[in-house]
Amino acid sequence: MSFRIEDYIYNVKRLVDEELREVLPEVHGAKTKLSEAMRYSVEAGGKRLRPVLAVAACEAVGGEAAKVMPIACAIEMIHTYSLIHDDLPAMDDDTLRRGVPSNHSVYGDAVAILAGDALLTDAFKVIATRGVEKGLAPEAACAIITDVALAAGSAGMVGGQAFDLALEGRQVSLDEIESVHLLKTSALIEASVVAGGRAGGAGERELTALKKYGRALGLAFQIIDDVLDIEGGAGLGKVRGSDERRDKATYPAVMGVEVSKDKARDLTAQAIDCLKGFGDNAIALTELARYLGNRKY
Ligand code: GRG
Repeated sequence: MSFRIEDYIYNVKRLVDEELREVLPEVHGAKTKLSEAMRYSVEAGGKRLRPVLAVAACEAVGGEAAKVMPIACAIEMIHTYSLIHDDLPAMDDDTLRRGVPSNHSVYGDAVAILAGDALLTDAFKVIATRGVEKGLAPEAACAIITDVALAAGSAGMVGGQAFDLALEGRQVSLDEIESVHLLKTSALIEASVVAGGRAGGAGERELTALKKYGRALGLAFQIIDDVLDIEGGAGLGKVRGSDERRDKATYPAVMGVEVSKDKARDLTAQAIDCLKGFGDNAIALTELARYLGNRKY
């Protein structure tokens, strides 16, 4: 039977979107704009890359997609919170995200901050409650919560954002750029893959391979993102050229676009190589890496 990654992404995305609609707080009858603002940014779209990776990793170790769905949603909620906060005037001050006005442009800074805070906090509730209801063992839920908290917090994404801000306006080495990317982008991507593996019952060797896959894929993803910020077309859904305007140190800024593309290709190949021991079950993870390596938005 032929496998088309576009169909796989489409189908998983549909299930994730359905589940997200269920786990997010109701707008109807709410006394404030908080739940509306939370839903606004989540439902604005996005590639749902992290949830799709979590599901594909779960399936790569022989698990069922239904078991990982709450975790996939929780990670998307955390990712969306990071985008809302990143767009705030105190950070990148972006007016467009996912093809629509950014959260603070619609709801104001205060509600946008709270919508991000609530998405982050509620995400952990979703794993602990709905995850366990859907058959996740409490020990697995606890390990996933720990991994995701480490990836999202001061030791991961938030730490990477702080590091990135601290580097602004000075000469930056390639090592420093890579450290920022690994924290800011790879950490949550890696956690998505590892969480999917844990939900699917992966053993230690499988988890180690998934971790390496996620780390390499995350770094490739960020380098491609920075290339697209220079070369991307209309489908990006955000303002192009913002890295250059902000004088951000990125791979393409330091190494040039072609060397950056080569580096992303190498990392994609490394990621795929980590899946050797998984056999046919890893077809979605393998094809996802190829698909992301060729993405145009
Ligand atoms: C402000 C807490 C806080 C963290 C900021 C993740 C992050 C750290 C900022 C978001 C902006 C950014 C450029 C992050 C790098 C990771 C990245 C490429 C995010 C965009 O992810 P996509 O392309 O977005 O998966 P969609 O909209 O498709 O989900």
